[in-house]
Amino acid sequence: MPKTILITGATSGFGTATARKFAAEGWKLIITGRREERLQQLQKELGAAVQQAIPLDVRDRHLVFDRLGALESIDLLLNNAGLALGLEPAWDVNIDDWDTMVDTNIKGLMYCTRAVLPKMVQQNSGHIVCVGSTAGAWPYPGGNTYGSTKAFVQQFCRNLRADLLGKKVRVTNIAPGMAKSEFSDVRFKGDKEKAARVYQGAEPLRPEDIAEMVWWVTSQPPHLNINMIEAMSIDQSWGPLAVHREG
Ligand code: NDP
Ligand code: 8X3
Repeated sequence: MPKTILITGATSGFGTATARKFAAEGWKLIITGRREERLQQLQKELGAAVQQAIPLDVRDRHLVFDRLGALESIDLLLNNAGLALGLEPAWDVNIDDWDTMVDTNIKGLMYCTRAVLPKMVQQNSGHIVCVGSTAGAWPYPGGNTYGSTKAFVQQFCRNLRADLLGKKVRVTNIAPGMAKSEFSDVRFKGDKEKAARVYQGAEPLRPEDIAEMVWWVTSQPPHLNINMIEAMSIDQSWGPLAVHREG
Protein backbone atom coordinates (compact mmCIF):
# COMPACT_ATOMS: atom_id res chain seq x y z
CA MET A 1 0.00 0.00 0.00
CA PRO A 2 1.41 3.45 -0.89
CA LYS A 3 2.42 5.66 1.98
CA THR A 4 0.96 9.10 2.60
CA ILE A 5 2.74 12.39 3.22
CA LEU A 6 0.94 15.45 4.54
CA ILE A 7 2.74 18.65 3.56
CA THR A 8 2.09 22.08 5.05
CA GLY A 9 3.10 24.92 2.76
CA ALA A 10 2.96 22.80 -0.41
CA THR A 11 2.17 25.82 -2.58
CA SER A 12 5.75 27.00 -3.01
CA GLY A 13 9.46 26.33 -2.48
CA PHE A 14 10.46 23.34 -0.34
CA GLY A 15 6.87 22.12 0.00
CA THR A 16 6.23 21.97 -3.75
CA ALA A 17 9.59 20.32 -4.41
CA THR A 18 8.91 17.70 -1.74
CA ALA A 19 5.45 17.02 -3.17
CA ARG A 20 7.03 16.39 -6.58
CA LYS A 21 9.71 14.14 -5.13
CA PHE A 22 7.31 11.99 -3.11
CA ALA A 23 4.83 11.76 -5.97
CA ALA A 24 7.65 10.50 -8.19
CA GLU A 25 8.48 7.90 -5.53
CA GLY A 26 4.91 6.59 -5.56
CA TRP A 27 3.60 8.18 -2.35
CA LYS A 28 0.13 9.62 -1.90
CA LEU A 29 0.04 13.30 -1.01
CA ILE A 30 -2.12 15.53 1.10
CA ILE A 31 -1.14 19.05 0.15
CA THR A 32 -2.04 22.16 2.11
CA GLY A 33 -1.44 25.91 1.97
CA ARG A 34 -3.44 29.10 1.90
CA ARG A 35 -3.31 29.76 -1.85
CA GLU A 36 -6.03 27.59 -3.32
CA GLU A 37 -5.15 28.22 -6.96
CA ARG A 38 -1.59 27.00 -6.31
CA LEU A 39 -2.96 23.86 -4.67
CA GLN A 40 -5.17 23.23 -7.67
CA GLN A 41 -2.23 23.75 -10.05
CA LEU A 42 -0.11 21.25 -8.13
CA GLN A 43 -2.97 18.79 -7.99
CA LYS A 44 -3.35 19.08 -11.75
CA GLU A 45 0.38 18.57 -12.25
CA LEU A 46 0.69 15.54 -9.97
CA GLY A 47 -2.64 13.93 -10.81
CA ALA A 48 -3.75 10.87 -8.89
CA ALA A 49 -0.82 11.10 -6.49
CA VAL A 50 -2.68 13.92 -4.76
CA GLN A 51 -5.18 12.32 -2.43
CA GLN A 52 -6.45 15.62 -1.05
CA ALA A 53 -5.72 19.31 -1.45
CA ILE A 54 -6.76 21.17 1.68
CA PRO A 55 -6.75 24.97 1.74
CA LEU A 56 -5.44 25.71 5.20
CA ASP A 57 -3.94 28.51 7.24
CA VAL A 58 -1.87 26.75 9.91
CA ARG A 59 -2.57 29.64 12.29
CA ASP A 60 -6.25 28.70 12.38
CA ARG A 61 -6.28 26.29 15.29
CA HIS A 62 -9.89 25.25 14.88
CA LEU A 63 -9.49 24.54 11.17
CA VAL A 64 -6.22 22.64 11.65
CA PHE A 65 -7.79 20.28 14.20
CA ASP A 66 -10.97 19.97 12.17
CA ARG A 67 -9.23 19.15 8.85
CA LEU A 68 -5.99 17.45 9.86
CA GLY A 69 -7.28 15.75 12.99
CA ALA A 70 -9.78 13.82 10.87
CA LEU A 71 -7.16 12.35 8.50
CA GLU A 72 -6.40 8.64 8.67
CA SER A 73 -3.05 6.92 8.19
CA ILE A 74 -0.57 9.72 7.74
CA ASP A 75 2.90 8.19 7.45
CA LEU A 76 4.77 11.47 7.28
CA LEU A 77 3.92 14.99 8.35
CA LEU A 78 6.17 17.62 6.80
CA ASN A 79 5.87 20.71 9.00
CA ASN A 80 7.18 23.11 6.40
CA ALA A 81 4.81 26.12 6.33
CA GLY A 82 6.65 29.13 7.64
CA LEU A 83 8.06 32.54 6.91
CA ALA A 84 10.36 35.36 7.88
CA LEU A 85 9.12 38.94 7.82
CA GLY A 86 11.53 41.86 7.81
CA LEU A 87 15.18 42.21 8.74
CA GLU A 88 14.97 45.27 10.99
CA PRO A 89 16.71 45.48 14.35
CA ALA A 90 14.53 44.42 17.28
CA TRP A 91 13.75 47.97 18.39
CA ASP A 92 12.46 48.91 14.99
CA VAL A 93 10.37 45.95 13.87
CA ASN A 94 6.71 45.90 13.10
CA ILE A 95 5.28 43.98 16.05
CA ASP A 96 2.61 42.46 13.76
CA ASP A 97 5.43 40.76 11.87
CA TRP A 98 6.66 39.17 15.09
CA ASP A 99 3.15 37.96 15.85
CA THR A 100 2.77 36.46 12.38
CA MET A 101 6.07 34.58 12.62
CA VAL A 102 5.27 33.23 16.08
CA ASP A 103 1.72 32.29 15.05
CA THR A 104 2.90 30.50 11.90
CA ASN A 105 6.33 29.04 12.64
CA ILE A 106 5.66 28.07 16.25
CA LYS A 107 1.94 27.83 16.94
CA GLY A 108 0.95 26.57 13.47
CA LEU A 109 3.61 23.87 13.65
CA MET A 110 2.44 22.90 17.14
CA TYR A 111 -1.20 22.65 16.03
CA CYS A 112 -0.41 20.49 12.97
CA THR A 113 1.76 18.19 15.06
CA ARG A 114 -0.81 17.84 17.81
CA ALA A 115 -3.56 17.20 15.25
CA VAL A 116 -1.86 14.21 13.59
CA LEU A 117 0.23 12.78 16.42
CA PRO A 118 -2.50 10.80 18.27
CA LYS A 119 -3.14 8.59 15.22
CA MET A 120 0.59 8.03 14.69
CA VAL A 121 0.92 6.97 18.31
CA GLN A 122 -2.15 4.76 17.98
CA GLN A 123 -0.80 3.05 14.85
CA ASN A 124 2.68 3.02 16.43
CA SER A 125 4.38 4.32 13.28
CA GLY A 126 4.95 7.58 11.51
CA HIS A 127 7.44 10.37 11.04
CA ILE A 128 7.28 14.08 11.74
CA VAL A 129 9.79 16.11 9.78
CA CYS A 130 10.01 19.79 10.69
CA VAL A 131 11.74 22.47 8.67
CA GLY A 132 13.91 24.48 11.04
CA SER A 133 16.73 26.70 9.87
CA THR A 134 20.37 27.53 10.44
CA ALA A 135 18.83 30.71 11.89
CA GLY A 136 17.64 28.58 14.82
CA ALA A 137 21.23 28.03 15.91
CA TRP A 138 23.24 30.91 14.47
CA PRO A 139 22.11 34.48 15.17
CA TYR A 140 22.43 37.31 12.66
CA PRO A 141 21.43 40.98 12.76
CA GLY A 142 17.73 41.25 12.01
CA GLY A 143 17.12 37.53 12.58
CA ASN A 144 15.65 38.26 16.04
CA THR A 145 12.22 36.62 16.16
CA TYR A 146 12.57 34.53 13.00
CA GLY A 147 15.70 32.83 14.35
CA SER A 148 14.02 32.32 17.69
CA THR A 149 11.02 30.60 16.12
CA LYS A 150 13.42 28.18 14.44
CA ALA A 151 15.22 27.56 17.74
CA PHE A 152 11.81 26.55 19.03
CA VAL A 153 11.48 24.07 16.15
CA GLN A 154 14.78 22.45 17.11
CA GLN A 155 13.87 22.12 20.78
CA PHE A 156 10.30 21.04 20.05
CA CYS A 157 11.63 18.18 17.88
CA ARG A 158 13.95 17.04 20.65
CA ASN A 159 11.19 17.19 23.23
CA LEU A 160 8.82 15.28 20.96
CA ARG A 161 11.44 12.54 20.74
CA ALA A 162 11.59 12.46 24.53
CA ASP A 163 7.80 12.04 24.73
CA LEU A 164 7.82 9.41 22.00
CA LEU A 165 10.43 7.14 23.54
CA GLY A 166 9.07 3.61 23.30
CA LYS A 167 6.86 4.44 20.31
CA LYS A 168 7.90 3.82 16.70
CA VAL A 169 7.28 7.41 15.67
CA ARG A 170 10.28 9.29 14.34
CA VAL A 171 11.01 13.03 14.54
CA THR A 172 13.54 14.98 12.48
CA ASN A 173 14.50 18.63 12.23
CA ILE A 174 15.94 19.67 8.87
CA ALA A 175 17.73 23.01 9.23
CA PRO A 176 18.78 24.51 5.91
CA GLY A 177 20.70 27.69 5.34
CA MET A 178 20.12 30.15 2.48
CA ALA A 179 17.88 28.59 -0.16
CA LYS A 180 16.20 30.16 -3.17
CA SER A 181 12.41 30.03 -3.07
CA GLU A 182 9.77 32.69 -2.44
CA PHE A 183 11.21 33.07 1.06
CA SER A 184 12.99 36.40 0.44
CA ASP A 185 10.10 37.82 -1.62
CA VAL A 186 7.94 37.21 1.43
CA ARG A 187 10.54 38.49 3.89
CA PHE A 188 10.94 41.75 1.96
CA LYS A 189 7.22 42.01 1.22
CA GLY A 190 7.50 41.91 -2.55
CA ASP A 191 10.65 44.04 -2.91
CA LYS A 192 12.22 41.94 -5.68
CA GLU A 193 15.50 43.86 -5.69
CA LYS A 194 16.14 43.28 -2.00
CA ALA A 195 15.14 39.65 -2.42
CA ALA A 196 17.50 39.15 -5.36
CA ARG A 197 20.43 40.69 -3.41
CA VAL A 198 20.24 37.84 -0.88
CA TYR A 199 21.37 35.36 -3.54
CA GLN A 200 23.47 37.64 -5.76
CA GLY A 201 26.80 36.08 -6.81
CA ALA A 202 26.22 32.99 -4.68
CA GLU A 203 24.71 29.60 -5.33
CA PRO A 204 22.00 29.05 -2.74
CA LEU A 205 20.43 25.71 -1.87
CA ARG A 206 17.56 24.69 -4.11
CA PRO A 207 14.14 23.51 -2.92
CA GLU A 208 14.96 20.15 -4.57
CA ASP A 209 17.95 19.80 -2.18
CA ILE A 210 15.61 20.02 0.78
CA ALA A 211 13.18 17.57 -0.86
CA GLU A 212 16.07 15.08 -1.22
CA MET A 213 16.88 15.49 2.49
CA VAL A 214 13.28 14.83 3.44
CA TRP A 215 13.34 11.75 1.23
CA TRP A 216 16.63 10.55 2.73
CA VAL A 217 15.61 10.88 6.38
CA THR A 218 12.36 9.10 5.59
CA SER A 219 14.03 6.27 3.69
CA GLN A 220 16.21 5.17 6.58
CA PRO A 221 15.32 1.83 8.19
CA PRO A 222 12.56 2.21 10.80
CA HIS A 223 14.90 1.67 13.76
CA LEU A 224 16.99 4.69 12.77
CA ASN A 225 15.95 8.23 13.71
CA ILE A 226 17.85 11.13 12.13
CA ASN A 227 17.46 13.78 14.82
CA MET A 228 18.56 16.71 12.74
CA ILE A 229 20.32 17.79 9.58
CA GLU A 230 21.96 21.17 9.15
CA ALA A 231 22.84 21.94 5.54
CA MET A 232 24.22 25.02 3.86
CA SER A 233 25.20 26.13 0.40
CA ILE A 234 28.93 25.76 -0.18
CA ASP A 235 28.87 29.55 -0.61
CA GLN A 236 27.63 30.16 2.94
CA SER A 237 29.52 29.92 6.22
CA TRP A 238 29.68 31.56 9.65
CA GLY A 239 30.90 35.09 10.25
CA PRO A 240 33.32 35.96 13.06
CA LEU A 241 31.91 37.13 16.42
CA ALA A 242 31.22 40.83 16.09
CA VAL A 243 33.16 43.44 18.09
CA HIS A 244 32.02 47.03 18.41
CA ARG A 245 34.97 49.45 18.60
CA GLU A 246 34.78 53.11 19.49
CA GLY A 247 36.28 55.57 17.02
P1 NDP B 1 8.31 29.83 0.43
O1 NDP B 1 7.91 31.21 0.77
O2 NDP B 1 8.64 29.51 -0.98
O3 NDP B 1 7.20 28.79 0.95
C1 NDP B 1 6.58 28.96 2.19
C2 NDP B 1 5.34 28.09 2.26
O4 NDP B 1 4.73 28.25 3.54
C3 NDP B 1 4.30 28.44 1.22
O5 NDP B 1 3.79 27.27 0.63
C4 NDP B 1 3.22 29.15 2.01
O6 NDP B 1 1.95 28.87 1.45
C5 NDP B 1 3.35 28.46 3.37
N1 NDP B 1 2.79 29.26 4.44
C6 NDP B 1 3.22 30.44 4.94
N2 NDP B 1 2.39 30.89 5.89
C7 NDP B 1 1.40 29.96 6.00
C8 NDP B 1 0.24 29.84 6.81
N3 NDP B 1 -0.09 30.79 7.71
N4 NDP B 1 -0.55 28.75 6.67
C9 NDP B 1 -0.23 27.80 5.76
N5 NDP B 1 0.84 27.85 4.97
C10 NDP B 1 1.65 28.93 5.08
O7 NDP B 1 9.57 29.52 1.37
P2 NDP B 1 10.44 28.18 1.60
O8 NDP B 1 9.97 27.05 0.78
O9 NDP B 1 11.85 28.59 1.53
O10 NDP B 1 10.10 27.94 3.14
C11 NDP B 1 9.64 26.73 3.67
C12 NDP B 1 10.12 26.61 5.10
O11 NDP B 1 11.54 26.56 5.09
C13 NDP B 1 9.75 27.77 6.02
O12 NDP B 1 9.42 27.24 7.28
C14 NDP B 1 11.05 28.59 6.11
O13 NDP B 1 11.13 29.31 7.30
C15 NDP B 1 12.06 27.48 6.04
N6 NDP B 1 13.42 27.83 5.62
C16 NDP B 1 13.65 28.52 4.47
C17 NDP B 1 14.96 28.80 4.08
C18 NDP B 1 15.27 29.60 2.87
O14 NDP B 1 16.36 30.21 2.82
N7 NDP B 1 14.43 29.63 1.88
C19 NDP B 1 16.10 28.28 4.84
C20 NDP B 1 15.73 27.58 6.05
C21 NDP B 1 14.45 27.34 6.39
P3 NDP B 1 0.73 29.90 1.29
O15 NDP B 1 1.32 31.27 1.16
O16 NDP B 1 0.00 29.42 0.07
O17 NDP B 1 -0.06 29.70 2.54
C1 8X3 C 1 16.23 30.93 6.23
C2 8X3 C 1 17.70 31.10 6.20
O1 8X3 C 1 19.61 32.66 6.81
O2 8X3 C 1 17.63 33.67 5.83
O3 8X3 C 1 15.83 30.24 7.36
O4 8X3 C 1 17.58 32.88 8.08
S1 8X3 C 1 18.13 32.65 6.77
